Amino acid sequence: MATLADLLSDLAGGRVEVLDLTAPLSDRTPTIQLPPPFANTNGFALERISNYDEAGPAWYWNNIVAGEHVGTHFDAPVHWVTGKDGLDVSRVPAGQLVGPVVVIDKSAECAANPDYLLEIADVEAWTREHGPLPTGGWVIFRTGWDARADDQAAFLNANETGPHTPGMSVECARWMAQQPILGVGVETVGTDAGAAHSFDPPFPCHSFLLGAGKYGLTQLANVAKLPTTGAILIAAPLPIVGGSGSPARVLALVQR
Ligand code: 23J
Ligand code: MN
Repeated sequence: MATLADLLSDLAGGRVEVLDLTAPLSDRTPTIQLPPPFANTNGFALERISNYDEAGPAWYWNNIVAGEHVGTHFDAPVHWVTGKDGLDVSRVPAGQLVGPVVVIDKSAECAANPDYLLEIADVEAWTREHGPLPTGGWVIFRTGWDARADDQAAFLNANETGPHTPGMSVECARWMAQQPILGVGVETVGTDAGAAHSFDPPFPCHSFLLGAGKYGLTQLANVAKLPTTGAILIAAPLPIVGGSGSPARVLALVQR
């Protein structure tokens, strides 16, 4: 029984820090913009029910309006056609919502090239230095994109040729889907690169990872504060029955 008591004293003593990897949710939270002819998601919004007024004299409350894929959120396998026989977000086992996490930092490369694509060789170079990818855990691709999250235009970084945000190559996505990981996390508006609509297959990270029963975490914040290895990630999507994903509170436990 000592394990949880030790954890509590390490939390109280600051030897374990709780990091919030979640972006704030508001009507200013950037949301993905798919090109025509595709339909787009609602952003996040609050609809006032009452605010200590005649509609509710002693209480304040709102309805929330949001797509499943808004802000920091979880992609379930059924989000993609390749995973259509997989789990919806309510069926993801709770035991899989807590697990190890590692960070592959390509923020310098992405600052120089917003279309940077993570390659198998990048991940293999990382594993030579830091050890294997975490079995049953998350791989976060750090791009530095969180710094743009308060500005939708900078975050989506679109011009006449479409959005320019980093992601993963087709080969890397196919290979990642074969690793014993739980899923991939990113700071950008989707787990795929901005240009991934034109890849073959389109949106390879969604296609291969969700097709392999793995998960995605999108628009993470504070990734720069995570250690390269050794942290524990807690992802808490809402158990939306039949849902393809959900806004999520994502926390990390980090030893200091
Ligand atoms: C639908 C279509 C394409 C993409 C996405 C959603 C996402 O990025 C998402 O939030 O899952 S790329
Ligand atoms: Mn999504």
